[in-house]
Amino acid sequence: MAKNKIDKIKEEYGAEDIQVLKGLEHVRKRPAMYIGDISTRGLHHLVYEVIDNAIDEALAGFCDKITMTLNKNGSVTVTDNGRGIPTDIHPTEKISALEVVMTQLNAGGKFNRDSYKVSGGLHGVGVSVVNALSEFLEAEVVRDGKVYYQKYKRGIPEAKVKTIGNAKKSGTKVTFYPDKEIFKNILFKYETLEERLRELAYLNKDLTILIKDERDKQKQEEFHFKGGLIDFVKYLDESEKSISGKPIFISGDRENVQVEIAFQYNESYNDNIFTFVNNINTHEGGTHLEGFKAALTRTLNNYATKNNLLKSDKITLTGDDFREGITCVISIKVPEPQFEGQTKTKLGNSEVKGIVQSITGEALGEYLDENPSVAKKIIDKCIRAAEAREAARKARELTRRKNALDLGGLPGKLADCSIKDPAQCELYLVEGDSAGGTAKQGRDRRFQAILPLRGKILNVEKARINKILENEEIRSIITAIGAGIGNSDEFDESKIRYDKIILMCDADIDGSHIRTLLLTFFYRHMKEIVETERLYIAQPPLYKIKKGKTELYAYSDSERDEILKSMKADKSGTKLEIPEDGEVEITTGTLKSVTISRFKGLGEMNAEQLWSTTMNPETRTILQVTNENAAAADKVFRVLMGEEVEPRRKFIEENAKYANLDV
Ligand code: 28F
Repeated sequence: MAKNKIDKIKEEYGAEDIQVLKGLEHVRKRPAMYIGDISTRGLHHLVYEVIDNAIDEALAGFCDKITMTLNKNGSVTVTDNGRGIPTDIHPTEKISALEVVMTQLNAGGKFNRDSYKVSGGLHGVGVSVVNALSEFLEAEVVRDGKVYYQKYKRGIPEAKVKTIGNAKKSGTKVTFYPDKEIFKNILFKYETLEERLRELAYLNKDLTILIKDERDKQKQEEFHFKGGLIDFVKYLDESEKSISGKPIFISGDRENVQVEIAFQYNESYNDNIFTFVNNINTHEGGTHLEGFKAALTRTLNNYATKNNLLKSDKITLTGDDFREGITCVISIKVPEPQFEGQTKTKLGNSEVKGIVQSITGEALGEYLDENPSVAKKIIDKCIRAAEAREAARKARELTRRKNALDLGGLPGKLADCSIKDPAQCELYLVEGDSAGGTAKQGRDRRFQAILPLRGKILNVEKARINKILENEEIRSIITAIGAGIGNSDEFDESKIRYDKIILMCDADIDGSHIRTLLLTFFYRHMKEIVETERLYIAQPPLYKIKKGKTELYAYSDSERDEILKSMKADKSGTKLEIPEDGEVEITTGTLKSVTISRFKGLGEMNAEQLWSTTMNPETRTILQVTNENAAAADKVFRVLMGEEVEPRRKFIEENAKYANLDV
């Protein structure tokens, strides 16, 4: 907002209003402080913020239906059938409570604590932040037989709350249009929102969530899962074979903490435990996860010993062994969650560990006694895991010894950087020795290290840890990064040698396959690298456009067309067809020709070109790999890289249209 405009409004306002305006101004000046960032992620955060309020109303037991619509004009509408935001005049603020909620920072948070026992809370910045970051927002509340309405522009009400009609029932409807002055891109991605809303429907089994996309192709889906977490686990394991039949379900309630857990074992080697607190994904785990793990290890161990299922005394089962092949969702509701950790997604409440541990221990003990054949299958699976772990330990020792022969313990193929401070260093994992060579010449050797990878790395989704450690390419990646491999117990974050790990592959099918293999490896075996957002994907250009001495690079078709336009070389109306390995010449009005050539692979560029287009931090674009929706990411990896063929075929069919957009 222009400064003078705010000053003008301020003259007409009283002291309290100035406070409100200052709040809005601060949100608009520092949006990242409130919503994390102003990228696509921040944009979608706005929707979650509004939906969280509806979910709070559902958790309180007053709402069982939520709809979200992506409107034709680019705005989004969320409705619920709850009690409706109160509209009576607020005792101290002297304006409608609706206006207070919509315009005053923290109003949401403060009220929520008073009016709701449990609340989403993590996003929890309040709908006023969404309002401040929207070109316009409209709120409609049905309550006491009336329809109330107020509209805002960039957070400022256009008029007082007024009644615009009569209606039965009750509920809240919010429509907003994100502000282009704040967000670079205000296009909502249906699939991103769909994943989160599906997850919310699994987590709240009485809730029905309807989502609609009315922008171009009409899309509509309704989520209602009577089985709740059990359905969630089945959905996650759709492409796996369960060894325990139906998922095991545990629930209980102690000291105001509600616990719900569903899990099963499949034949894979991965453990997938997703944890939620008040519907928020606790990526970093915390006391609820600790409680579950402790109970699982102890209960299964006791059962195995009691029933003489451990064949030999030589083998001891560890916690990891009891989690191999598990798919589990833990969802707890806590009145006052304490969130800790780097991304504030680790539950800190110490009392929760004991609560989850005792509820799980009792229920699981009973389950095992009642289902001895399933129990035996689970224990057998854990024993096989322990045997593989022993083999892996030997393989790792071998790796260590082999590495000791190399200078400084680093892989021979690694061209390391000269600066040793990890915070300043980057590691490029480059597809192919030849591109690796070019990258070595083109890099800034002070802070950029290059590790060329030959051919395709192993598909880790289909291999156990001992096989994975036998793979030479994977071993070089592990030693180059220097922090080990595995979960947070074994992986030592403090030893990571680079702040950024950048995957640089060709822009063709093989390249994207190799990138997927690498992403799978990091996701499954160096999750910390993904969670701490150190993983990136290099973006080599797709086209070179040359006019006289000017050479420009385009990273997408639309960028290419924009450049052509600026050179007055766009053949408006006609679609540009550029042969796979050729050039196109366009003669412009000034009779100077423009040549467009396609970059096929990294190998086509010389060192200088590779540096200036793809590696120079001043000019390059790199995509950060994030893991916003862990459950969705996990499913994609399993479907794409796992054993079952049919789900993969279905996924590829459904997603082929996004192939150029998604990584
Ligand atoms: C489309 C998004 O935001 N739904 C909401 C309510 C209901 C109440 C409420 C919300 C209490 C005092 C503010 C109603 N009756 N959907 C939503 N539904 N907020 S947000 O109250 C919030 C505070 O002023 C509500 C009784 N208690 C609470």
